[in-house]
Amino acid sequence: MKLTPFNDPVYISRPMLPDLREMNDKLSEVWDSKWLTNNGPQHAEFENELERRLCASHLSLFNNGTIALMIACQSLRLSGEVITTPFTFPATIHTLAWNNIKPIFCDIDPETMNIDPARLESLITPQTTAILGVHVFGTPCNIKEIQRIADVYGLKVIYDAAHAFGVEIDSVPIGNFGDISMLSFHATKLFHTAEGGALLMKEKILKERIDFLKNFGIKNEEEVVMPGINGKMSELHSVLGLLNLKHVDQEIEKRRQLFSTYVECLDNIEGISFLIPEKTVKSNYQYFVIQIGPRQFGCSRDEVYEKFKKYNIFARKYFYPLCSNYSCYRHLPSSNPSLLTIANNVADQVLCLPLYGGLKQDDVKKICNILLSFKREI
Ligand code: T4K
Repeated sequence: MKLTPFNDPVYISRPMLPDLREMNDKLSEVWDSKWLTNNGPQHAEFENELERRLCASHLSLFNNGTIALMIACQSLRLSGEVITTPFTFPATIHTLAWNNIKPIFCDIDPETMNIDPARLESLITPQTTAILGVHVFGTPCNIKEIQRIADVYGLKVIYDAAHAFGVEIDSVPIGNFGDISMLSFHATKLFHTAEGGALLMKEKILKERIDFLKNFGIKNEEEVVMPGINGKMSELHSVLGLLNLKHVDQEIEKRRQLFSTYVECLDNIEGISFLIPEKTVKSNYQYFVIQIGPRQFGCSRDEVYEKFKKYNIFARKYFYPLCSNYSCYRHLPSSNPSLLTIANNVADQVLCLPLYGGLKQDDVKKICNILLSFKREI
């Protein structure tokens, strides 16, 4: 069969969007109310709905996930050093830097690509105040072991759950672990509000502090109680969230089917490996991620990435380069590549393939056939 390029570009992700008429109807409510932001009725409804849907004790909406994570660090009064993963989006590490906290990079588990708890304890110093784990690509961190270590050393635990909307471990929603979890609702995410995010927390007092922090620290017209920032979600974004919430389960199901097709097509291909969600985990199928062993596949990740473009396929090298190799962090002692061998290796081999509800089964089969046509027999 001759493999021809896709007529239109195939991206890693495309946002799910509600019916435009539905959106217009909701927007006319906002227009009539003339209330556009600052904790309006749409925001209140969205926050409540989301809290219910995610079984969160408390939830606070934000204008994006990055500001949410910055405020999470502020609300827990973190300082000194925080141990985290280098295999993540820049935002995770930058939120520490913006809080004047030194990131301490910990190597990752080669299977889950998440922070490796077996290496955590050796990185704890008297300056350590927290562990910041990332459920990368929606795969949960080893939450039990991380919490055990945190409890022994009196550390806070924050999870960057940017990719993990709707993920559950043993039927417990992902936002219930650690002190605070952050979700991103960016347009590239399974569930989105164009730009947006949320923090989930167990303690009511934290929710109160967080709500002050995201609104300039304003308590009332006469009192400003802490140095807050502007992290508020608008009514327009809340409307999009409310409507997308109605369709998210359908989106997850479509992705699950496409994910299975990838698995069928790429199973047992020498040089290609991928992670299948564990039985105890309810996945959200946010990403389909492969690792390419260049010797076994006969073609490197970078070659595959470039060759795909000729077929109008725009895969992504998330998360290459590693955060520890950025010019702003590579001077840190914990950034030494000899201490992060697994993370460096994974970052060189990883490739995210297109996955979103609007893709067709035949598109996925074609992407796999194109990929397999790059394989060189050795
Ligand atoms: N922590 C982690 C672990 C994260 O992954 C992220 C964000 C954050 C924290 C921070 O959360 P936010 O502050 O963003 O809420 C994208 C997103 O901008 C970013 O949100 C996301 N992670 C990251 C993994 O991906 P880029 O620079 O790769 O996106 P971009 O613009 O190249 O988009 C990728 C593809 O998606 C495009 O090629 C086409 C498609 N696309 C994109 C947009 C924006 C659309 O079809 N429509 C769109 O509107 O960062």
